[in-house]
Amino acid sequence: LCHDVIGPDVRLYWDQAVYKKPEYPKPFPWHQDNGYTYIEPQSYLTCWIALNDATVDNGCPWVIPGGHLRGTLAHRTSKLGFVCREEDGLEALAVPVRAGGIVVFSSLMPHRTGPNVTSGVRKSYILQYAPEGARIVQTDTACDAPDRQYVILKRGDRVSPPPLQ
Ligand SMILES: O=C(O)CCC(=O)C(=O)O
Repeated sequence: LCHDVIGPDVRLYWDQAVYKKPEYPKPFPWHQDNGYTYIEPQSYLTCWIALNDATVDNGCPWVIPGGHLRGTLAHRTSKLGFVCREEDGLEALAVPVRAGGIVVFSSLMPHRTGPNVTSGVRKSYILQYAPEGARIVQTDTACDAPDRQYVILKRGDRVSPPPLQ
């Protein structure tokens, strides 16, 4: 997937687990991943992995088909994070996904997750991959922290991650 979408030289850029608990039924507002930390090139890859079934009711991702073609959008700050779009609109598409399924999208795709109005926790694990040489624009630093932004593809060949510490 990384080879086809990014190219032959790829690093892990970021990974995080996101558990959406039911007691705080707020959406994660519309944003682009590149709207949080601007990196260059702007387009990298987000793999949103469902650790349990993600449904409209427990807060699955929503996307705007084709919305990644307009570059990095202006984001405003809010109590719930950065926001690039106020309304869902008719073009917004819910992406329910079963446990183990992956929603794959560009860092330029506007996306949100809805409120969790169920009684269970919605669990996801997010992996992001960027081309070798990607840099954080604001601090002009390379995305190559050896402990977590390691090479996964070099000239098209898979590279094993460093052993866990
Ligand atoms: O998983 C979620 O609820 C939202 C996570 C997300 O969109 C992000 O971390 O950029």
